[in-house]
Amino acid sequence: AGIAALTLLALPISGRADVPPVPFGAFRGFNVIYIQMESIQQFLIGSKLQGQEVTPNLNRLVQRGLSFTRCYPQTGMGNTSDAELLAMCSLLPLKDHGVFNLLRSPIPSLPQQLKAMGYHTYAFHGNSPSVWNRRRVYPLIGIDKYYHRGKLVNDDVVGLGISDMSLLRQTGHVMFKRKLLKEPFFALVMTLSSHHPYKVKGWNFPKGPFEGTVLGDYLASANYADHALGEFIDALEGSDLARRTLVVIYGDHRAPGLEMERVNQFLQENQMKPISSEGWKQRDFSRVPFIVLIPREDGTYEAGSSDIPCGQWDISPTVAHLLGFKMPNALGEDLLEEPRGLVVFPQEEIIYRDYWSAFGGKTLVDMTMERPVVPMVLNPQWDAARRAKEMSLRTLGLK
Ligand code: GP9
Repeated sequence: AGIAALTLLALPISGRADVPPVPFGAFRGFNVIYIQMESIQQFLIGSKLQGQEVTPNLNRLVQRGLSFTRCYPQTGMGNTSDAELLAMCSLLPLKDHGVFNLLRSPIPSLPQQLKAMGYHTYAFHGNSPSVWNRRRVYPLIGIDKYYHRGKLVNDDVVGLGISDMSLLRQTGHVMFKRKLLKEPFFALVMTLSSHHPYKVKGWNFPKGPFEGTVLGDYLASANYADHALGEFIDALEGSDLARRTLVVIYGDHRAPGLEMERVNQFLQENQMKPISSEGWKQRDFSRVPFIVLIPREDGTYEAGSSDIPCGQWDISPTVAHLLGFKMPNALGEDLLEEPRGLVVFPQEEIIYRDYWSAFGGKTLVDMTMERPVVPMVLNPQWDAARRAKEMSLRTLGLK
């Protein structure tokens, strides 16, 4: 282990963080809105279909705000609900169970922490509250008021629930027009219309060569979700809340069911590297956007980007930096400090800087493919991964 550790010290990292220094606690007392986007992946950012941007609003926000371009979803069996756990609690989910179905007692989380500081906590989602046991789990993670399908107007339904356009308009109405949320607040807002099988009827987004394919439907549904997001951000920016609200936008998990050949055709048309069934390529392809909008006095946002690997477990420690506290029991890290570049997955995999390693360290790949892989094992990182899993189980009350 000693030799491996020495080798590791010399491990290069190709990623770069070009993130402005933001003082710890500079945004103490600000409202926080989390926008968790269903199945929205990073490869959509900047990509075009027949000359039309798929996600014009996300593309604009990536430029205007702080963007982490190598954020990996660390979800397990609990899919979307695992992303909620990761982003709000900085804990690791499980590969073979949905943690939300197992939780019985309160766990440390960003909403819990904020409540202790006088915040009010809310969630908005267009599905039924029984899905992923949210009705029971939200109080355990400190969310007090849940606007769900049973409480909102079901005027427009897409797939599993209220359409993103309707949900985000209703959410905007409650937040910015009627001002029903008590400040300071934390609000989790989750989109749904880009859920598999990605059917959004009547939405005009020409699918070109992908007409009649799952990928074509996915791109159209992503365009729809992006449009709803754009409207919501415009409504926020038109309100006085914009000056005292942090917005955090991230994708929940990889979009299931996309045809790999079609994806490669699309990637190629967008000058991106193709994928294959190799584990590391699949993992790298799964990346999701992670954007933080930190308002400045002049109506713009703090801008910058980082392509150092990170994961959804880093979201709340990073937000806590802005709000001026350390997240208790967090397994992720504050990306506004020196990030170590370690991402642990529930499925026996880790990413450490440019390296992907699986099966307890038996496989190791240099993801840049720019260097021969020297025989070594990431012993300290695998030890850290095992410790993280243990600590997560204990904090969740599952061990
Ligand atoms: C529904 C949403 C979908 O509320 O959570 O969940 P998923 O199927 O992606 O886990």
